[in-house]
Amino acid sequence: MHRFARRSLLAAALLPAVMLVSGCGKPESSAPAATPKLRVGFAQIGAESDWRKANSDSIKREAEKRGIELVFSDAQQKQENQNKALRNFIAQKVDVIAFSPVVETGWEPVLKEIKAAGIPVVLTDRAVDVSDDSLFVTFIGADFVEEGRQAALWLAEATGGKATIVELQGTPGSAPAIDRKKGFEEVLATKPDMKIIKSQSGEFTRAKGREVMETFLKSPEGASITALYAHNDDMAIGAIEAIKEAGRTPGKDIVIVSIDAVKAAFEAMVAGDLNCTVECNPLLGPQLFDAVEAIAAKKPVERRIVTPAKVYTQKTAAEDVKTRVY
Ligand code: GYE
Repeated sequence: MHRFARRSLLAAALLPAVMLVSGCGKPESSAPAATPKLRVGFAQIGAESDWRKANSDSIKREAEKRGIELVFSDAQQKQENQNKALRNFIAQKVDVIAFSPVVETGWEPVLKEIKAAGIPVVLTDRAVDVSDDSLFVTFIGADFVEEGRQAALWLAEATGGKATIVELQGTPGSAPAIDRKKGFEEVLATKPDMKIIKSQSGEFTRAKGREVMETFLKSPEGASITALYAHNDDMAIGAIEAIKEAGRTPGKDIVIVSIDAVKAAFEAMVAGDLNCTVECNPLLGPQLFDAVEAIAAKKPVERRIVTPAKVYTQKTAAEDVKTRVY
């Protein structure tokens, strides 16, 4: 028989079965059951920065692309809300729980409840400080200490190792605030003429970054400031406004280095206001769901998945800004 004829015969033979499955709502019991959709609960921190918004978009987009049912919750920067969301995911019996912990400590009780319910946990972006390593499967995110080191090394180079620095820290108690400070100070310990004279949290937001920078500039030491280290771009951008308002020139009188490398930072570098940003990639969706699918398929997953960092400066900003998607 001609191979096309054979194929159409086969198709005709299959037709009733296909009609049975698709034609009358419910499949016949003899038909193979469709694999149930994976259900993943994701407890996000909030929407405090451009980085966070790009991170949430990446996670939502990737879940949709893979046909994974995502239960997404936004904690508005509160640990209490994240705890509630996590307990809610237990009640909903999701297959995997993922979250970015707003602060490092205080997660043991809820993580133990999740473990008792037999639900695997994936940490993304920020780490937790727990004594029992079996409370999560993997942690996907950047090395924040290294980002802090990179920022300090760049600043040392740009200022010839001489700077009177103010620091805008991230959310108090959060992994990036703790580690970005640690990495930066590690390098400063080897630079006797670089000193942090003031350091305060700007909570990773533009509004708070601006407000705190204003108080730094108005303080008795305000006129001596020659550099700003901001733990994220949003706070640096807020601070730039405060610096301009105080009649000083950001990017010149006050050299500014921050972290994240979001599009607005490239725009600020093109304008000459920001000098340098260290990249922290927020597009964690693909890596997160690779891990989730591996866990669901009972395949091994790496304990620590590190996303790489890169230093960007004004030199290439005009080109870089064209291709930045977030
Ligand atoms: O740098 C900041 C955000 O945890 C790496 O959180 C993240 C940080 C990021 O709000 O912009």
